[in-house]
Amino acid sequence: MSDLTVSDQIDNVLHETRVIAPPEAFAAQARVSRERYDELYRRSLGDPDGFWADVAGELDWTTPWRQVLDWQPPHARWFVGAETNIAHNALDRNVARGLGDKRAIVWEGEDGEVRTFTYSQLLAEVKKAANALTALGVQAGDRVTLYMPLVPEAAIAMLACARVGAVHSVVFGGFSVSALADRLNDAQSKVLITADAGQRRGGLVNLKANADEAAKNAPTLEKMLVVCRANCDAPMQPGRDVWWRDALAAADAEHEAAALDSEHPLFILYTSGSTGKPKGVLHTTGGYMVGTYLTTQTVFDLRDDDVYWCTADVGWVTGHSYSVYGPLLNGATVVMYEGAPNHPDWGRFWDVIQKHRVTILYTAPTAIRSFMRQGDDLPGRYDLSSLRLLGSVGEPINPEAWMWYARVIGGNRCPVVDTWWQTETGAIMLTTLPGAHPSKPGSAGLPMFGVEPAIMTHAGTELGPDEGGLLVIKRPWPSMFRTVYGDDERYRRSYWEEIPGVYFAGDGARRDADGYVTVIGRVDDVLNVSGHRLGTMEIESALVAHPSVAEAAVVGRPDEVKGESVVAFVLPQVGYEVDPVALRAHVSREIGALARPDAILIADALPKTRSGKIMRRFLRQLAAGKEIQGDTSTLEDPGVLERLAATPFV
Ligand code: 6R9
Repeated sequence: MSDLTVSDQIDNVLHETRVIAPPEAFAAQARVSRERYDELYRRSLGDPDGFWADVAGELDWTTPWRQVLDWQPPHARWFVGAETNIAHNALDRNVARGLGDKRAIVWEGEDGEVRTFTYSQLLAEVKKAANALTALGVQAGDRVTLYMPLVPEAAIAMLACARVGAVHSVVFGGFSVSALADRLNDAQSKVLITADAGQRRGGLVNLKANADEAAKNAPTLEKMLVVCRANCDAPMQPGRDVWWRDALAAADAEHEAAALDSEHPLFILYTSGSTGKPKGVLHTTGGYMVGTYLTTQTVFDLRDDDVYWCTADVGWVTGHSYSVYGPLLNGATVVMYEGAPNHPDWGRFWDVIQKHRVTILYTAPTAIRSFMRQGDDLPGRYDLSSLRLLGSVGEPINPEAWMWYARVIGGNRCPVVDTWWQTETGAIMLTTLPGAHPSKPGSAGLPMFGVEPAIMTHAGTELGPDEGGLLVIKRPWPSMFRTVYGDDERYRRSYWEEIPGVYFAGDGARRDADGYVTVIGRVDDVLNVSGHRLGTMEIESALVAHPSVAEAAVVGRPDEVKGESVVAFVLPQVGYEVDPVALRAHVSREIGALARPDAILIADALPKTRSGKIMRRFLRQLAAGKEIQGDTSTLEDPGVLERLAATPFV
């Protein structure tokens, strides 16, 4: 019998009103009860300094803070004057409190190989890697770029950087040569850590070859550390390239973590914005550490014996905060799986869960929808009874996918937490707490401690219950990013001046009378394809960089599995023919396969206003196959929409 209470109140098909109480057995033993949440949340807003000092006090600091928060809008400094080290807190601290023999990372390769690191073993590796970085000339503050498959060395490299105070910048292994080169240059990286290849869908992705290409256009790069993941036969450039295992073998085994200022930069992570150039989101040490520590512990209700699996690649922020830092800070056992969810078939995730007795699963709606399409049989063939909690992140989860996840994967026994946050926020901002709060499928839920959300108009007027508007955060929080690397002006403008005085998230949302926030999606020119952020401008600039394209406009189209897919309208260059196959390959090369347009329409004109602005609203309607709606009178060429509607996508 199910212990989920579903109050089926679908009084209006347009309105999801199911309310699902937390499973009783779970609620009875939850770390945070409803009352405790209310009390802590109230304190986190009423006495933020006291609240955050208490949380931070659970971690090690070599120098205490003078002040919890120094807020000079829009710049915040948290734990002012304090010194700490996040790698020390994730490793040495856990070994010191008796977790040395506990498994820290259980890694499974796509080929089925399993490697396990206890906290002591992980610490030993990180110490050697830190010494190896120092031997390569890396100093505190230097930027180190990672371009790696999801292997344990990726986490080890991140922690080693943190240990010496180097700023890591992880570039997703699926990104192209030029995307990598741009990021190396923007960060002015001194060292690149990569692998000879990564395994993906049974094949090999030649990361080292891409790294070599990118390095040709990255003048600041001095050294390349290369992990052997495949055949160890990558060509090595003498004087520049060093095999990871040689560097570690030569490194001293002892290493003391650097005492770093709380505001010392920890990492840069590039993400798409509404203009062409990806932004380097900069996070610092103390606040990020405290934020990821607390949210992992409370949102995932962490217990000593949990086996925790966040499926995100370390190339994304979810992989930073919830595959590496947050769970390791809490001394959890973290599962990492290198490969694709459908290799050798769509049962792979369930196989990983069964094999490693995973108790907490954190994944993305796009994955859930892909699994849903395969039906209930496949997961039914595996023993998923170890699971006790499920999480979702990356994009809005549609209620049907939520229900399927809870029923088929969670066996109606596991609460589902739908967590809203961003690269910029560093940690989970909105969610329900499992065991404390009922869930409303499709709605992320309530604010985490210290988070004060509001729904506003563009003019800054706060809206009431159920009114749609823009999601903002009204006060600083510890894990907030500190700036856009190298472009503080963009930090001010894009996030704090759009609606003066508050943090503008770029998402549209509404909040109901119970305070539950439902995030609807981006309101800017950012697409969310399979949970990954892509700027339309980024893809447009890649398209127009192709000789056959004179002009391009990119919009998103609702997609059953990916959430959104990329649709491109292109205007051919005079004297050229657009070859859709070549154009898709070109976008893959320029950005990465995830930006490749699903549909291309070769147009003779684009719908523009007389002032030359492309009216994307109409393109979105065309892309979705909808009737054109809205005022077309400002169009320069009124016939254009009809012609576009009559042209097939290729
Ligand atoms: C963590 C992460 C951030 C954007 C964000 C929003 C969307 C993420 C969501 C969600 C609705 C959720 N998003 N989680 N929308 N419900 N639970 O995904 O960071 O890659 O920076 O993307 O993703 O649109 O603004 P990031």
